[in-house]
Amino acid sequence: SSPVPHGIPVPASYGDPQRNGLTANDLFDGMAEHLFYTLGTRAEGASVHDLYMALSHAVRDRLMTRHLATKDQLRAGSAKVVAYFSAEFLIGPQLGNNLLMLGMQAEAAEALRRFGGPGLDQVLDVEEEPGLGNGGLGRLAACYLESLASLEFPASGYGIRYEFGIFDQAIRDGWQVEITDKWLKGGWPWELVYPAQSVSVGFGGHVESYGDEQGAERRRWLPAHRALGVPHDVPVLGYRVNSCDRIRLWRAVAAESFDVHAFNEGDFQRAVQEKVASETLSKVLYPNDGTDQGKRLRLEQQHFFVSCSLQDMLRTLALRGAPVQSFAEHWTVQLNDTHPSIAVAELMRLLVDEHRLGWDEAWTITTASIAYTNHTLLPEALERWEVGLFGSLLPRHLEIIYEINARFLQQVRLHAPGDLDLLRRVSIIHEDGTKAVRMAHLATVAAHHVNGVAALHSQLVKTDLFPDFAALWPGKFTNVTNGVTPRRWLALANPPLARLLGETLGDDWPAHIERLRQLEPLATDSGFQQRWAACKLACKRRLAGVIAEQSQVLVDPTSLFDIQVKRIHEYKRQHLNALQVVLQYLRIKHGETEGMVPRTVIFGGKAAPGYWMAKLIIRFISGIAETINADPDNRGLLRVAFLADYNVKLGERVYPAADLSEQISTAGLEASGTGNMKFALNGALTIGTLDGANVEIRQQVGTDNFFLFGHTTEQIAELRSDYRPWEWVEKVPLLREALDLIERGHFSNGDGELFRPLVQNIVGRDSYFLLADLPDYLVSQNDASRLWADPSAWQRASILNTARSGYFSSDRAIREYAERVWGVEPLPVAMGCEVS
Ligand code: GPV
Repeated sequence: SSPVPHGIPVPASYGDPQRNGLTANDLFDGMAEHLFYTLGTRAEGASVHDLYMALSHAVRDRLMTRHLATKDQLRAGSAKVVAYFSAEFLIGPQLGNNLLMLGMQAEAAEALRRFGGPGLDQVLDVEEEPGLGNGGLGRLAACYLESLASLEFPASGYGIRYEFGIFDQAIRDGWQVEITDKWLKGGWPWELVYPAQSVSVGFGGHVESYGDEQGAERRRWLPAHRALGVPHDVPVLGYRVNSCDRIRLWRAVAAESFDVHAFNEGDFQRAVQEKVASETLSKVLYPNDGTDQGKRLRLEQQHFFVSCSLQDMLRTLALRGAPVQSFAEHWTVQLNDTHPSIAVAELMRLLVDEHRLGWDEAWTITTASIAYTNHTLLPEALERWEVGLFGSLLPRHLEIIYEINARFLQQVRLHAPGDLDLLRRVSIIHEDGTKAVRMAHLATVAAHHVNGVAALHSQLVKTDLFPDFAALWPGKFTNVTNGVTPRRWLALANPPLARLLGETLGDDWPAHIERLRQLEPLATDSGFQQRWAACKLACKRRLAGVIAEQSQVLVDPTSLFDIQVKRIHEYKRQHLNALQVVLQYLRIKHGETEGMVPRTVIFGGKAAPGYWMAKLIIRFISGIAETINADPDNRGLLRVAFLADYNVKLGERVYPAADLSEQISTAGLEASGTGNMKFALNGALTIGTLDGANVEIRQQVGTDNFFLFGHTTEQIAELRSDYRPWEWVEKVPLLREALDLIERGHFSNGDGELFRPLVQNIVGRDSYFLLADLPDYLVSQNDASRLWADPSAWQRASILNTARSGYFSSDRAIREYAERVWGVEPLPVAMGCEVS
């Protein structure tokens, strides 16, 4: 309760979403004020970063009314709110996006002009990107929060405010070098801190029984340690609406600033150590994309943010004057993979131990409120925690999980009497060898819905990953194909195309992405094709500038830009693409250039620091780039570039500049992919396998406008039983020569050892079937070259890719979750005044 009496007026500007106006003049005044009063500097001496901070604060002022109105409306009402639980939110730069959402880009540019210094692009460029995620999963969470706000759904993201996000990648001597990501160093203006709403989270200790006032026996957890979670909220504006949701990120601080006991004994060192240990919880993001390391700190992080979030949600329930029994009517929880799946046990603990509900009632609430999204079939990514570790960190949760499991297995026994093997297979506890908690089983048992992230993937979740669960609960399993926001990934990232679309479809096209269909009849219009090509060329020039600045490699913007950007993984097969490049290079060396067109092959992506083969693949790409780019024989037909430090910001430069999108994972292994969608939306043609969402992209854009290759999931499964990769080598002309060249050090300054493990990996085991897919891949690459040689045919296909990619908007995905999984309705936010 506040010490300030009711009736004290809000600022005069409250209710005015413009906070003193949205004109360039108003923005200029706001910036001048913030330069002086917030940053303590004079306009004359302001640096680019000062201007960035001043503009950000002025823009932040203008979203505050929306943010508070959204919160007020939620607090007062009873609408069901989406809680999106995710260990990662890869939100990207905020200033440019918020200007777009508010419709203030031109005004910001004009306000800056009045300062007479750097322009808007230069100011946007100094923003540090919060790298609070690894890749697709984290970026998906960010797109989903943006669509939730844009579609006016009440929602909160819940996650961790890592002090150090994903490392920055530098390339030295061709190798990846990791550099600490100090995104907070200059002050980050996009978070609102609410220390008064901090919550306490326990770790370790033991569980005991006691009798409550009614004489009933209860269990209680006595943790050995506690940490405090301090909420840091990032406002998430909707596009041209009043709704402004938030992502609530928890920062860990010590429960007490020092341990009083230790302090009194004079052991100040120990007292401070305790503080350091607590704050380690939110110190750093684990940089592994889709592999489970089983590290204790990782489980601590998961429990920390999940417990903070659930306690926070129960608190808002109380603010609404609603009883805990109504939890599932007020909140719907989406688990972004199993990283937050401890929520199942923690919600049960809060309801049963703290709020004293009966088990059955608590279980009904838990299962009515939680849904689970699976993002991978790869066994190395399925989280398991050894029971010993789990029990020492979360003893009460382990008890609860055993109880959930016992009741679940009893249900299975009734369903399939005598089938002991079924019990073993579905048990939440893995029993062979070291006992472990299988988090995907916990999530699946509790969730009211389990979804995969593309049609093929959701099918494989049912048939390959969880066939037993699918037989038990056929109605529980569903698909929601991923989507990406057309605001950041088209309207913001691709200014030339955004302008053309505005003229063609009307200015509000970003809120009505289905209108892209109206481009179809223009696909064969030569005037429109020319304007289309001019947009693409402008974006390619921009990217060529980035490449030149980064790596001094000069690329020709009129060449075919063939791009593969994503985390480096063997299953994503960047080394298949690299091998294809080496073969093209050999063709050039042999003068067999018939049918080739000038190409620039661009790679980008980070390798997990401990993933040695992925790092060698980066080294290999650097090696072929260096050799090929320096070889005068190639007469402009082939250039190779590795873009260092691929992240959201760089992605905004990359997707609009692509002609060809490489989506070449082994069929059945990429759950969905979302980069594939960003490329298609920006008019790139895909060369890809029938994997993840590629299947649906091909269906949507038309089979003629997609270069398909490779074995299908079923064919790969068949091959697997008897695959001898070395037998495939002779099927590809020049491949033997290419492999010899690599092994003899042609791409490593004569070092014959460097790439041997890579060659061995391919020819020896080839776990990802590169050689089986290579012949067909080469045919498809030739098809791409042939189409490129006919500019009008290429432009037509490019236009059709954009025109038919509206389906891959995150607005569509969020509407599907809202209707089929969450049962939530939009709730437009009223502020008593209209948005311009
Ligand atoms: I599990 N994904 C990811 O980025 N990190 C992870 O830890 C896991 C999955 C990705 C998948 O690999 C992509 O196929 C998918 O498009 C993306 O999640 C979003 O669903």
